[in-house]
Amino acid sequence: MATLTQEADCPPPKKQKFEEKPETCKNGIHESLVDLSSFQLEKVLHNNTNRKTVCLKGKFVSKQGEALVLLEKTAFAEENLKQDSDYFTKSSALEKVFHNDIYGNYNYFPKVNLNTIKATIIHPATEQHFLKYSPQKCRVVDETPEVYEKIVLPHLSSEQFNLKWLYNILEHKSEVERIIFEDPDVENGFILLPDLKWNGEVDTLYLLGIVHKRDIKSLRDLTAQHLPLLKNIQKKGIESIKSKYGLDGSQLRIYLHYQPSFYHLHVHFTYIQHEAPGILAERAHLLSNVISNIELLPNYYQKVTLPFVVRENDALFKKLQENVN
Ligand code: M7G
Repeated sequence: MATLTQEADCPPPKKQKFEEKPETCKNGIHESLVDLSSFQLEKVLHNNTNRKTVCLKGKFVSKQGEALVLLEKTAFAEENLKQDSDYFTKSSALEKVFHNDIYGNYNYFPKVNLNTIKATIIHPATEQHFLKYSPQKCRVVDETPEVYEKIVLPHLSSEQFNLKWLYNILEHKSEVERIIFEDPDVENGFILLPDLKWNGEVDTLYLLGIVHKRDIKSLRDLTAQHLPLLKNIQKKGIESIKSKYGLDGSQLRIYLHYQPSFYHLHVHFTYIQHEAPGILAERAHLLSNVISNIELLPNYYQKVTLPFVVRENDALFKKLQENVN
């Protein structure tokens, strides 16, 4: 039985399956968009003052379908803070608000290139995308193997996110120039590349390792037969990051999400100093723990109770509640 234990930070909702429609791509905006002048705001979905992000729902003039625009003020990059950088020249302006004795309060307007806002644009966006980026109440559910088999797995099989973007990466149709490392082996190979969430500054490093094998949905499917794959990702992922970004394995947080949003096995690599979204205890499982657990017990992830977070308005939550009562 699933037990509902506490509220927590929310993961994305489980999504409705939707058919791939080629016309969706023809109506896409990403080939031609150069500014946001054609964006018509309908609703502010979320204004996260801690993360300095705002999530907007709207439309692009003369484009069909709704759009989701996520704007995020980016973190300071240490390498831009050198003495001779534009932060400390006349090309950045300071405006005094007030001062009192030794305390001064200013507005600072750095040169435009130091003031990047990262924009993630999803178009056409589905209702599930809007739900994913809206604040929601969440619950933690203890998923026993029985609950997984009887409730969660059937639910996932009928309602899950489209994996087209991910297969595009594996088939070298998209983001080819962004690939940092590839091991093409069909059993143990993977592609390492920057995550959509990352803006490229090492201080907030966020890479994704996507396995070539297509039959591993999530942590739940992992067994001793996958140990060579997991160890390969760990070893070669760390080596590639060391040679490209100069970070050691001990400076990386390497983990899997349970539940993930996308049911094709992938591993998150983030810089340990960066508090990336999705690193909380109820969702992140360190890769080294995963390997060690399977070494202790080959079918550990088929036997263990795995807690996960679900949104209160997710159909899955209703099904789980019905099972508890
Ligand atoms: P997850 O654990 O399934 O879900 O991770 P999450 O999004 O709730 O964390 C999937 C990861 O894939 C996330 O870190 C996304 O930011 C990343 N991602 C999603 N998309 C659609 C893309 C994409 O098109 N390209 C890249 N490079 N990463 C993506």
